[in-house]
Amino acid sequence: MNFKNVYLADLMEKVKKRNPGEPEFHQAVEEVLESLEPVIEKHPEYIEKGVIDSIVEPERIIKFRVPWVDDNGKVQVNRGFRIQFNSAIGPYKGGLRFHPSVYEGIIKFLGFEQIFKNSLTGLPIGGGKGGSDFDPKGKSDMEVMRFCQSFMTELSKHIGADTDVPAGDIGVGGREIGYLFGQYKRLRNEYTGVLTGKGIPFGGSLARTEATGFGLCYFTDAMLKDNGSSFAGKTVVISGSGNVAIYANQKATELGAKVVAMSDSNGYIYDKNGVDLACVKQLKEVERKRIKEYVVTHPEAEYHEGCSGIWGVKCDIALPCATQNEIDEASAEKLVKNGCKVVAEGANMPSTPEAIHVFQKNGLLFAPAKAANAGGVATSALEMSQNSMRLSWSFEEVDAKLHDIMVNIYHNAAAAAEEYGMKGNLVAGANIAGFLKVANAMLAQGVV
Ligand code: NDP
Ligand code: 2IT
Repeated sequence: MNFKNVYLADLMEKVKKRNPGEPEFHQAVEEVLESLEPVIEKHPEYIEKGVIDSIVEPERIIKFRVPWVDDNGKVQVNRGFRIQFNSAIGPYKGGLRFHPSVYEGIIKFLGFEQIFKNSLTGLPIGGGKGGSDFDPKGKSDMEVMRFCQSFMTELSKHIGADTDVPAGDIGVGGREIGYLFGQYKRLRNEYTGVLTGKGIPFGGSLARTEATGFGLCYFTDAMLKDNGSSFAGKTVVISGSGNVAIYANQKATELGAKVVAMSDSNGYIYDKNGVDLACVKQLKEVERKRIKEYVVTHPEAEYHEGCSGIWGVKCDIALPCATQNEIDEASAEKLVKNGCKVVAEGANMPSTPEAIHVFQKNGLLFAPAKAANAGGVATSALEMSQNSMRLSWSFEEVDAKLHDIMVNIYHNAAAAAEEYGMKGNLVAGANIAGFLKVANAMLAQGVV
């Protein structure tokens, strides 16, 4: 730990003691508190008035049993979570993750990060996150439906269009949101924008599916432009092959780059001709198959077992879009050694602190998740606006707003970094810019 400020050092110790066995949450808090040191120097009132102590403690943690019946008639029991972290600037907002690795610490780190990310969008949304240790992989549609209905039966007591608005994340896409929405509507007998990422016929926003991946590229493009560069002619590696990875590939390619590698949790593909995205979409979005099937129809491409090997593929730009801590120090060093100049995070917290240190020490352009992947939740907030107005905007309208939001986030994060004497450090800039708006709202609202 590198705290100069004793109060922050003590608070970090307290967070660790209060949240034992939750290393991802400790990691997320430590990074933010470190970034806030210069802010605290200028504004001791954030400590004196209890803002910093409050912001690291969720407003509410909901934890529940999710029983459901599988196709063999056997009862299965999973665990569900919703952490309502901070509502200073709007209703809690953030995705639901269904993955076997989910436990309270994962949801807490994601909910904490969401506070600052949502603030950066400039839209009125607080921070929250939820999920379950349910694994949708290998389950039938009817099993997924029964699970979603059981999950929502409990969750419906705690959410609402003006209270808490969940959306997708790992393992939760359009299919799951549809089942969750149907059950909420049935239980509550109301038709509201209680979830985002809905299907277009029932209140979804055009461009929400594309938003996180497109937004990541809009942010990266703004960062490249500010440094006299662009995507044109660049070689790109993208980890993951889910929602974020697929649309990051599409936009990077549209902006003139060549994406040569993608992955899933089993391994990665390398296609020197550029990954055929239509094939990846068919495999992942339609057939729900593994990425290794790509080489069946593309014999010129290579498949390698093990997902971390992807960071050994030579590239100019790396876009980690799979999961937390997928780039460790050794992978970061490989990227640097192979000439990578830009890393922009589509996933949440995909780089370990050691990896970020390697990128910064070697002068790479580094776009942190909170800023770079905020396009998904920003477009969710645009879906909420459309639902409230009972109107829907065209794809082009939403996409144009998303583009402006991402360019603004880049400039706000860059300006905050410069103002606090850390020019070019977008990690600090994003944390500070995201924090200030929430902190000032908390100050104004008193001790609540
Ligand atoms: P998806 O479920 O659509 O895809 C996830 C992808 O990441 C899959 O290719 C999956 O492989 C891979 N993956 C998941 N867990 C692991 C793991 N433990 N190790 C290796 N690979 C893994 O999720 P999304 O694309 O929606 O989410 C990807 C990341 O982006 C997450 O960090 C999420 O929090 C973040 N994010 C998502 C947003 C959104 O709008 N969806 C918005 C902002 C951030 P496999 O199929 O083998 O599991
Ligand atoms: O991490 C994220 O920002 C998301 N999974 C999207 C959340 C949302 O509410 O759209």
